Amino acid sequence: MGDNEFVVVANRLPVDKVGDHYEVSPGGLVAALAPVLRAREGCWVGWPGNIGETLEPFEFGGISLVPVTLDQNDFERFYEGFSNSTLWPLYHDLIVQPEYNQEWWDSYVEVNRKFAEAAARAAADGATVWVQDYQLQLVPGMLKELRPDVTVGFFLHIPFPAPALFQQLPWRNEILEGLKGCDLIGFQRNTDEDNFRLLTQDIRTGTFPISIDASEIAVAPEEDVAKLRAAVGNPKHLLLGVDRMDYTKGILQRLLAIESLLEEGALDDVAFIQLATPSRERIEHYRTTRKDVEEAIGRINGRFGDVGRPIVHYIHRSVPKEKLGTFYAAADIMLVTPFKDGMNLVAKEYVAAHPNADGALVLSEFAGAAVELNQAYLCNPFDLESVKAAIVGATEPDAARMRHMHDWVMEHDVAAWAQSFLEEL
Ligand code: ADQ
Repeated sequence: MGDNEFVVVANRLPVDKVGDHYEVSPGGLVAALAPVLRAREGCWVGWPGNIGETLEPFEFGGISLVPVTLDQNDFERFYEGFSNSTLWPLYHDLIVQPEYNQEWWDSYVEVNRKFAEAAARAAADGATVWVQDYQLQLVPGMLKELRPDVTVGFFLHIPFPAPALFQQLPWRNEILEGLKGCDLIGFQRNTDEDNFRLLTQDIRTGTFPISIDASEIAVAPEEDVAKLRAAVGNPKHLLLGVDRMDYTKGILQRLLAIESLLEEGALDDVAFIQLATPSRERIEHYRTTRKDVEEAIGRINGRFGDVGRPIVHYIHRSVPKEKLGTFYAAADIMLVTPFKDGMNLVAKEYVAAHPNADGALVLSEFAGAAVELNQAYLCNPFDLESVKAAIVGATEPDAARMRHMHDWVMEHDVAAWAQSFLEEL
């Protein structure tokens, strides 16, 4: 038994090793939980991000961190395998075919046990433990067995599929048993919660749409915005996409919509910036997605660009958060077109970056964000004509709609999200 009254358990620790030192990783979850961790003498249990590295618990940025070691086999079977090649595609409604592999499942059980044991060692008598996301669905049950005295919450950051899809999983009963160790499970949308409740009503559930740390999106200096727009040729319409390079995000679909509009002459004087963070590149479907996106970009620029004036400006790297604000502020139209997405924080970040209510958001109906940001130009990414119509609509933006969404996001930030979940727990 440890002495932490509050324990967060997540696949990753909220730090990245840069050279020989650590930096707090960007992201709302750390921002939201750091104050709670400090106030309640808490700790964060997670993998530090380097394969095979074993570290003693350490303090960083005022948070105490409890590292869990993952070796090469764990990484390949638990992380790339079961988490990202089985659960990720299954929970995102089979955009690609999930793989069911007994070795990966065995590793998932083993690694979940490592996390549960680390949390059991860290938690004080009667502590509150908050487990995060699809990689750790067995932790609640394992932890409750080791430590019946603790209160366990779980939040699922990605969608929960309809029962007919979930039933495909050979280990569906084990997953449900694992989750039954929870005192409360939080979902992003009512539909995720409803899907889960069709399988079991033995657990308390709730819907808690996650949000952003609005203060992280700095208001961009006007000269930076002007410089960025000039760099892409001061187009009438500057379009933007910001995503992890993932097949769920519908990056190719928005490119095809732009290409089709250019072909029809329905869009002119346009530039499109696509920022894409490299992601899960050892997995075949991710490599195919990247190849298809890059091929489309090359084709569009070849067909419609000019020397010194491409249509699509593409960066396949992570951009620092302070620069991201300039891209958001400069964009006339933000394209968020996932086939399926738990929430999509990019949509909320864009809205937060427009305090003057300029700009327009094109948003997929299949993103969790569409529930709250229902004043966006909504589209169905499975229907190219629908994406095209939303883009055309967004070329004549409506400030009232943007104002409404901006105010909503500023009021419902990630701190409010964490507070509402923990109060309910
Ligand atoms: P993700 O699938 O990673 O998260 P998202 O919610 O959009 O998706 O968050 C991505 C974050 O990464 C954003 O904060 C964004 O700013 C940043 N990012 C993306 N591309 C970037 C780039 N090129 N450079 C710098 N930063 C970049 C999962 C679920 C989501 C859910 C979140 C939180 O899939 O549905 O909203 O968790 O619960």
